[in-house]
Amino acid sequence: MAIKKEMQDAINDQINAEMFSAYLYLSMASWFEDEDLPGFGNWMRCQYMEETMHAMKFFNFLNERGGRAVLKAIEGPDTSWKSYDEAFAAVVKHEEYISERINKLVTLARKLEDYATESFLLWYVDEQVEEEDTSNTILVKLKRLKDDQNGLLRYDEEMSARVLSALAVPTILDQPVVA
Ligand code: OFO
Repeated sequence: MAIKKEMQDAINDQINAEMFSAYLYLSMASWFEDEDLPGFGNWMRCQYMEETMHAMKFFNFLNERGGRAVLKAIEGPDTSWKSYDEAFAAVVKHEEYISERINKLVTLARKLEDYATESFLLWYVDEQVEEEDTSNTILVKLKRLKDDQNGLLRYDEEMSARVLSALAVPTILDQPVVA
């Protein structure tokens, strides 16, 4: 059964929100690198790619369900923050906002009795728990390191080790490149 237009429109709005998330974190990558914190820059670059994958997972789903991904203009994100913990407070706030959006999509899927979409969305419900937890953990650590430059540099080193989560990679490969 093809996806209903109301559900398709809401998912298209979410594709835009995920792409905005990608833009926001790419903007933060540039800012952190300009602050001579390449590890945080690396973490944000990984986050940018992960958000692109979140958008692509929705994109693939719409096509699988006989729908269309209709791409809209992406709003420009902020380009600088007053402090490192302020930047991560913005990440936490943004992820909470994305979680609310995902919850509303689940509510809509239930209202439309679209169980395929509801089932699909549960991956995002779980993912948002992780997104909020990870960003909160980093925020708490940054607050503790506020006046500890050496500690901050050690933490930056730690952040440089992040590679794109193996769990995220298959999401972009939902549709095989070669049929
Ligand atoms: Fe797509 O999870 Fe963050 O925004």
